[in-house]
Amino acid sequence: MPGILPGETDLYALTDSRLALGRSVEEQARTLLSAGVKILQYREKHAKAGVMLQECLILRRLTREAGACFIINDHIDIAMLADADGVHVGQDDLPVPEVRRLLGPDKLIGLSTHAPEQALAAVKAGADYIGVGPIFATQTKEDVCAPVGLGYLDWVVSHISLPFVAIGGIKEHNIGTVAAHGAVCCALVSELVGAQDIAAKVSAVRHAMHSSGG
Ligand code: 3NM
Repeated sequence: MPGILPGETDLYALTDSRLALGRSVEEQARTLLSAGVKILQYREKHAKAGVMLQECLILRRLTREAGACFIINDHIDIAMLADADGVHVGQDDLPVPEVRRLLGPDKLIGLSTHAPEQALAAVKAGADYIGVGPIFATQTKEDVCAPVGLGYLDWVVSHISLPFVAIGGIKEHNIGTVAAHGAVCCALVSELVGAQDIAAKVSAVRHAMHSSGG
């Protein structure tokens, strides 16, 4: 399965200022990127639009300098204004074909999915990649469904050819299992930006992902 973009790492990192121990979005991004993360999503559920735009313009510059992919959660308008590489939307957001009409053919559209029928619909709708989760319990996303476990991941691995990102409760101690079930790209929020030492955690998580057989 190809990664969603060519990169040196299989980690997909998300910002979350509520979990980042007081570090700004810019600081989170700088540290993640200098640790080699090649896919970064801006996900700030509680920021005001003007602040989001300013932060995304900074992250756009930093990701470009680092040769990293920059995805914005939910906010298509801000993704357009900041010239992000794509957006990530959920099941209750605008339908993928409408997002495509706004963004055009060259931007990435990611869609969160939690069940086989949603994955099949995402393929049909023209998503570029899907989120697969929550694999494990997570406190990070409000209103998320119960964990789908590794069963849904196994189903995606054997039925869906679209790139996918495993997400939800993924940590250093369990990422080896997720990788052993076929995930080549894993998205983490609290484990990375919530770490005391983000760079050391990126390195440890990457090592665990690539060395464990589950
Ligand atoms: N999406 P953490 S779970 C943003 O299942 C998000 O679609 C999910 O955070 C999904 O790595 C999730 O801290 C939160 O558990 C993941």
